[in-house]
Amino acid sequence: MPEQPVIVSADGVTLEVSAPAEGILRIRVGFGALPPGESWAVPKPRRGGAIPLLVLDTPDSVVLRTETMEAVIARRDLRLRLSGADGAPMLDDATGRHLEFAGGGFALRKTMPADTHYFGLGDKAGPLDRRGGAYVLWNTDSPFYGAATDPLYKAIPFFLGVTEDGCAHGVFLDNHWRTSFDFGRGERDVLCIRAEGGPLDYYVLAGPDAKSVLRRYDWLTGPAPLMPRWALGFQQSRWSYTTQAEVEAIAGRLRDGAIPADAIYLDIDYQDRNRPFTVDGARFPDLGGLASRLRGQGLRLVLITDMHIPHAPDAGYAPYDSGTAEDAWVTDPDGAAFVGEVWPGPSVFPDFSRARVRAWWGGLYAAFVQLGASGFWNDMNEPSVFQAPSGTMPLTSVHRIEEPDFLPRKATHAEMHNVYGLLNSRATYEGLLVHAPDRRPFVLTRASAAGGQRYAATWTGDNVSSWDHLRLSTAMVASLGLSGFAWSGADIGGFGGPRPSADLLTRWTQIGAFHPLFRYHCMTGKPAQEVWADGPEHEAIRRRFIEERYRLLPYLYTLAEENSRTGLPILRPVFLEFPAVLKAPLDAGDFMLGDALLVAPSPVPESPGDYEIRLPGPGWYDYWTGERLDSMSVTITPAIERLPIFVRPGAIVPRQDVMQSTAEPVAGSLYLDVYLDGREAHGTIYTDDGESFGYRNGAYLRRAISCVAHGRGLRLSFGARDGSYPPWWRAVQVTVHGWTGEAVVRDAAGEAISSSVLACPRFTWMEREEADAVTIGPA
Ligand code: MIG
Repeated sequence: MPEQPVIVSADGVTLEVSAPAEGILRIRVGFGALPPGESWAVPKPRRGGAIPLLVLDTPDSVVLRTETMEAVIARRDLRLRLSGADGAPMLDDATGRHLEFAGGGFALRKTMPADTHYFGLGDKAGPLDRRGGAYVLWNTDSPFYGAATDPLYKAIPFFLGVTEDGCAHGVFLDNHWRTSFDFGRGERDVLCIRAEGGPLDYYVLAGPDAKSVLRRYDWLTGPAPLMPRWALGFQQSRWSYTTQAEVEAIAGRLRDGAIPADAIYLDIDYQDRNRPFTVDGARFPDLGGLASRLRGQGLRLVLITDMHIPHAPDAGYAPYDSGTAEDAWVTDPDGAAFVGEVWPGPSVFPDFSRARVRAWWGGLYAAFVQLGASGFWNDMNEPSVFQAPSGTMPLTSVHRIEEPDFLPRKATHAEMHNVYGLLNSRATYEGLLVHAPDRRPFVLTRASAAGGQRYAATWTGDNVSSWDHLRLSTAMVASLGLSGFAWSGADIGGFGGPRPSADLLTRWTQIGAFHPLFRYHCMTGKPAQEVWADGPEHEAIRRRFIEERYRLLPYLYTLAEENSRTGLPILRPVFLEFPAVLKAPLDAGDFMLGDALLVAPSPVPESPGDYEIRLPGPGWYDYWTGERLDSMSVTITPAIERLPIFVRPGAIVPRQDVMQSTAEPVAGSLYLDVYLDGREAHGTIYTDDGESFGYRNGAYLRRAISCVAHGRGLRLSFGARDGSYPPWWRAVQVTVHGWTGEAVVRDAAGEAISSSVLACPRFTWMEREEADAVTIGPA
């Protein structure tokens, strides 16, 4: 086995290939020397060559092979062709000029096979399939963006190529400078990747399918943490609830109206003069008392903590004083702190590229953690700077990298801009762990970059109350999920614009109930935009969907845990499960929640007209009625109180009773809805305490559940217990869909525990240690 990496040079250009893991090749190219191998996205142990690489030298080329990939590098011009080990083409350099270095930047050109669709790059608006589009990655505060606005808040230089047969590969450019990705817009069938500076350092991820690519990307850039369970609950926010009394009234109204909810957010107006880490004592005389009263009602308090620090020398403002003592600020080229105007007035900006500054920042959270806040919101961290024509700080501003794993050096803002939000949320996340080591942090960030999923959830920024934005929201959340960020949502009802119509807010609530993050939020000055704002009928419909969200928590939490281990998103574009849908034009209306549920709003949600859903296969079920559909195409007549959802045959969906908050102890039964695909169905349930890191030491419970044909009946069983956490349920209420006949249910000892002559067997199973299975069949 030859030493890794393999290096080939031609015309002063050096290309290096290594294989950090099976199915992943890292390629670095330099004009002259190779770029330094540092990274904010990929932890060091994952960046080096680690698996066997077979190298064949021929006069014309160098060929490298792993079990799943082959790379052929032409000696003459370093043209690179990648294929699967079976020879199936994966990613080839374009004909003509495939590599260019100029002005400190570079361009890389690849061919785009006609049958390949492209996805990713984070929360870009516009069509989910990026083919034919061109995008810039440059974190930007883009209030009231539209479908064509680009760039937005996050820079995630990762995309997937997927064919209609489901073959997939991924490309991750580990470069945080301003970059652009042109998917055949400038030049037909040519993918052109450009960067204004920084390393040409990229990874190609093999499939075979899109899920495998996502798992590999997750391995490379790190998994999202398992968030606290309450983060899956309904979250109530607006800019702003401005007094303690107003917050208490909102909490009271949620509870009086029996609207399940888990969190209330305080936006900037709780602060004294918009100064981060202060509280306006006149409007919030007792924030700690508020936090604990809310907690008593099952509601968590989430506080915004912007990263701009008012330039307030000699004012007794501790974050400025301690930050100045720490020499924490990004500077102008002359070494003086850069000062820019934001909410608090002239402000300075922490330089999160130094580990010490991140630790200082994390320390600022001590008091808020102490007083009982449960989550923190990092906004404006593109960073946004008012009155600057660029909307951010000058590219010449100076950051200082002092970081294990990096060469200590100064870096311009041009280099650090896109990673600033990631490092801000990292500092927050790591700080919270210091203050409460056994509590899972909840951080919500607006700006981020590749790998930022390790620290924070995110949202799609300042959208607008319009039907177009409702449509955009699912595509953006889906794209984030394909880009590492499984935990995201859009401001429900819309942030800006005139207030949403009653129907729009109701539709948005219905769809948002099945997005990973479920948060109402809107802009200052807007009329009330809470669940009850449009009268009792709309409130009742919205409540019913929020309740359904809570019923589904066992399913959602199981998906969240799967995400934290594998990187598979919670919300999935349909093609991720059923690539054949790529054969027809994608409409961004429908989406999968996990692999079992297909949520199918109208592609034109404002229209009262009928629409048709094409199911991905035969034998699907209606989620609401449990009925099996005998056609793959369903015509739907929209009704404001309904959102069609379908269940994949072969799924088992775990649910629970409605509760008002995840803080209530889960009681009652575990509901298992079994949707047979004829002969079988499978599912999983995962649970733990929802809050601590105990699960890392075995305090969790994961069990496979299956139902398979057994003689003339069925056998339903739990797989072996994984983990030591006790189940919360005492009884299991089973409903088997898709099986008819007179059924007697027997436990493992053969004793009948129920009998029914229902078309759809429904029974209660008192699960005991010794009875992990029941049979269902004729008497
Ligand atoms: O310049 O904190 O995207 O959610 O309500 C606006 C006030 C600043 C932008 C965020 C929005 C938040 C608002 N913020």
